[in-house]
Amino acid sequence: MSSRKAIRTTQSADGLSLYLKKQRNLVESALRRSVPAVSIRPVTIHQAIRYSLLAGGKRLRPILALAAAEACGAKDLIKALPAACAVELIHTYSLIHDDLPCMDDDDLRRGMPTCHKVFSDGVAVLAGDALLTRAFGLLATLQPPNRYPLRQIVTEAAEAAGSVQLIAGQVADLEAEGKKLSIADVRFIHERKTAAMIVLSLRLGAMTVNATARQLKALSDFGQALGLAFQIIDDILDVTESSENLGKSAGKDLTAAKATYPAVIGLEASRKEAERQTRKAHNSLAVFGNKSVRLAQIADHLLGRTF
Ligand code: GRG
Repeated sequence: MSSRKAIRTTQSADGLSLYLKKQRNLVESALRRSVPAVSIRPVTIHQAIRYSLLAGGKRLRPILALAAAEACGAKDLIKALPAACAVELIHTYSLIHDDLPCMDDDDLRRGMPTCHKVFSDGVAVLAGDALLTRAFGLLATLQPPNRYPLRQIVTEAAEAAGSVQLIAGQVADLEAEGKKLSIADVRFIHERKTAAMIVLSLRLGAMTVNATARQLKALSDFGQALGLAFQIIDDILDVTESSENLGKSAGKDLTAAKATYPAVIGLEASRKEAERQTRKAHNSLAVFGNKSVRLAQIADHLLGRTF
């Protein structure tokens, strides 16, 4: 939790740090088991996959999947773990591809040289492809409750990662470079490039533990607002923080004339909008009562983050 004022929390920041650490450990060991070992031939591709996947990162999306399952009343999170890992695999694939010279052309990710810098452009493309494919393999292992047939889960994941959501956001982002955009255009990009995967994480976590339709709708609203707030804060941090602190190249949005909130409405108005979206996210959680305390705390934590 940062020094900035929290919008609403019911537990101490210390409680949240410990919770995040515990969930991160759970996710890390599941991720290690989720992809082939480096000893499997061809060694290079498995080295590249494990290099990027196990390089750290906040593990926000899998943690949200688990917290959504908890909010829906699940006691045992084991059923939600493969879905939580699947979203992190899709997310890592998108980062590897985004860093390629033909996209954002970046040298630094998660505090380490990017995948294509360590291996090669070709191996990085294939590592991303393999992660995306493996994510769907993991989803295929789910044994969801009757309310959510596997085909619905797989379809939702395919749509969120596909050309009307994640890829749509990336294409619109590429095409926006150097252009003068409205705030509605920037929001279009952020909702697809960032919020869609956050909504997916929450919904998959909830579906694996038999959430009700009302709970799922509330999580979608929460994820939409949280995703927008998260990306606005990301835009702000790109301007205000160092590369060392972020573990990725800072200041790039300005040099690449990227579509960001600060570029269109300025830093102060961007922060206000991130706060407004966080409040909106909190309001969506009413249906869960105090079972959603972790989701509420995570929303505040993300608003105050500095990396
Ligand atoms: C290549 C299909 C394709 C999509 C790329 C991920 C992405 C879309 C672009 C990267 C740049 C960017 C600003 C993406 C928005 C989502 C985002 C903020 C990603 C970084 O997520 P974090 O901060 O990263 O959760 P860690 O490393 O902590 O997992």
